[in-house]
Amino acid sequence: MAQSPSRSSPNARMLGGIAAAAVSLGVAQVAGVFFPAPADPRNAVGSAIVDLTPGPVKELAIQALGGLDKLFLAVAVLVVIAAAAAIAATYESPRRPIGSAVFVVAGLLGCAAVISRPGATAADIIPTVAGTACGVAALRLLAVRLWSHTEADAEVGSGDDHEEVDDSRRMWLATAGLLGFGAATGLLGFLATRVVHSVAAERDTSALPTPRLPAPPIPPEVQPKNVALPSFVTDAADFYRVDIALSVPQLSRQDWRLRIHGMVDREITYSFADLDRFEVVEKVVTLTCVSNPVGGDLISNGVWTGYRLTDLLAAAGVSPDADMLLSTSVDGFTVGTPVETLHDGRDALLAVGLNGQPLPVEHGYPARLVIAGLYGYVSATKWVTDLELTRFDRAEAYWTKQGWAPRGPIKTESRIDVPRNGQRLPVGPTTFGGVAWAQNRGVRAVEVRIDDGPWQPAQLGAAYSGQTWRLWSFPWHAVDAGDHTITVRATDNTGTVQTSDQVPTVPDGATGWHAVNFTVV
Ligand SMILES: Nc1nc2c(c(=O)[nH]1)N[C@H]1C(S)=C(S)[C@@H](COP(=O)(O)O)O[C@H]1N2
Ligand SMILES: [Mo]
Repeated sequence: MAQSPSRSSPNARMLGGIAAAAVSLGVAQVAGVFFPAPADPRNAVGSAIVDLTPGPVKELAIQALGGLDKLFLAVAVLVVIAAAAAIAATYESPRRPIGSAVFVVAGLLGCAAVISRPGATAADIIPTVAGTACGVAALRLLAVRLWSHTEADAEVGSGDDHEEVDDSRRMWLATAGLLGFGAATGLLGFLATRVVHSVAAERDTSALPTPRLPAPPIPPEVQPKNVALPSFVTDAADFYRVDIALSVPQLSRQDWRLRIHGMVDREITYSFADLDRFEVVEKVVTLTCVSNPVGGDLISNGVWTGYRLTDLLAAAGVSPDADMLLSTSVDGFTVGTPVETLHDGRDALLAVGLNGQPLPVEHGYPARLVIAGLYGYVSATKWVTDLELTRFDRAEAYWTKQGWAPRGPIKTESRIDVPRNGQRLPVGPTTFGGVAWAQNRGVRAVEVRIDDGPWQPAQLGAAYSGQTWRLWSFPWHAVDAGDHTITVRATDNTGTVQTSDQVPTVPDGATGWHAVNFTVV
């Protein structure tokens, strides 16, 4: 008898399990279109994983994968779900629905992830429940109607090849159909969720308030000549992005609220329209991420339009005992900022615009914090909706809970952009260059060393303000062919020279000198 190897073989069952899981995810995704963002199980599970991942592992992911970290997580989650479903399905039988039980447990975990999302309500588990139910139904269908058939046939040794082939074909068709259904609904739901919830169109057609105090014009001398350096003001499209948001929060101006509470005389909630009563300011501030390694590119400079945080807070009356501003974004991310930094003269804004346009959605639309001189994890809350006045001895923010320092002033650092590591240059004149930063102090000098030679002063682009980076250049004459190393160090306006001590990014920012190897040919 020609035993068809495919019939009800472990492979067929595993593929069937994956198909049933695809149905679960697809149905949940489509159902999610009709629910608010926290109900999206894909997001909720991913976010729960991000939250549960130890801080140093997250840090590694940010550094190793950069902007691809989120895609990596999404793919990894899908692979794990597929593998678990495949294994679970091999234990499913008509009498003992062990695979189905695994699906139910996974669904419950999904519901738990959804419920744990900030702003989630009980109704938000409906898409996950619907998806789980459909996935179990699909698995039962396969197990009871198709796999068991082929098994029973095999046991009694049915010799009818035609029937066998028919059963086998039916089973494969059903499996493929379920897989296709899952993939199609998943894709449809994913795209529809994006379209339905997107604030991109609103953002693109929103007006930015006109600053009553425009930033002083940026003189062309900020940009050194004869060397291809980053632009002094970073294009919004090139602005570095770091956040834990698996899908970018879509918060309309209409829905946006900023609640100010905690150690205040009276609680206040502003709507976006309420901001009109405050003076609009424009400030140029360089943001930097604490995860930026020496020589890294997690730093960008923007022109920010917004409102002074002190103005917004004054109406609430901040208690003198409050030393932390704990800000929360719509997706639950938190940041702890020292209250004193809001009053010491540095730029500290609720920003609504970047480079003369409404904030890009991925950079915090409709409103975010921008506070000069502090790494982003303690200052730059995007999609901010809540400001609580509290104390460092009472509250801990997101990254501090993961082992980062509660306070994160930006360290004096510098970077070589030209030459690139390993670059080959012809003999003759050339110009090197890069950036240096010490926000809220300002950069006074940059020095460069070729190999073990003496430190030589670099030429500095004009200083715009202490809140921004400074670009530098260094003309050099390559005389002989050979390998060389260029090293850079900055001095800030307090006279502090950038330290050569190499420390990692955890817990409060990397230090060390950036060095680049190049070859004259
Ligand atoms: N809501 C939210 N805001 C956030 C973060 C985040 O994960 N979620 N990350 C912070 C960190 S660590 C940095 S460095 C800056 C980066 O801001 P950008 O993406 O606009 O450059 O955003 C900060 N604000
Ligand atoms: Mo960061």
